[in-house]
Amino acid sequence: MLLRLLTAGCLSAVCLSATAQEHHDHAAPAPAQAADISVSQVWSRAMPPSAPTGAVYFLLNNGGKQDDRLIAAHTERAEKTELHTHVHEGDVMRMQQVESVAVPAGDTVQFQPGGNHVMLFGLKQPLAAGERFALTLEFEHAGEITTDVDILDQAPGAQADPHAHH
Ligand SMILES: [Cu+2]
Repeated sequence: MLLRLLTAGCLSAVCLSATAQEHHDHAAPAPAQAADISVSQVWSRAMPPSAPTGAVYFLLNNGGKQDDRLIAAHTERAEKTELHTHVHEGDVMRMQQVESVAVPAGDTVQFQPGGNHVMLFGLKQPLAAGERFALTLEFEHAGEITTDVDILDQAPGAQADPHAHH
């Protein structure tokens, strides 16, 4: 009887902590690292309030020995997200949805304007400079990594950083 009570208590504690995790979106996520993948310089360009879409950029580094792939992204901030890249069509660059983006072992993959990006459709709030929101990236092997996205007026590093260390 005592054992049964203890077991039930334990199970509900597990259940509670799992529920707490799911409602974690507005707190600062842990550093973005799962297994061998690290995510850095995560940013999104500030957009006018009328803009229905946005894009998120970042660096992915695979410090492990196993090739991985980014297969999906999720955020509460948008109704839908897609992985996009840009392709040349004659003189024109067009966005195109991709199923996944390879992150080879020992390599760094850049998501940047004019290249790979996470596309946000149906923004629930405008992307205002200075704000942050949580984005979860889903990898084939590393699983899910949740990170903060900084909303900026321009790409990080576009201007000399007065705080840079030399
Ligand atoms: Cu796009």
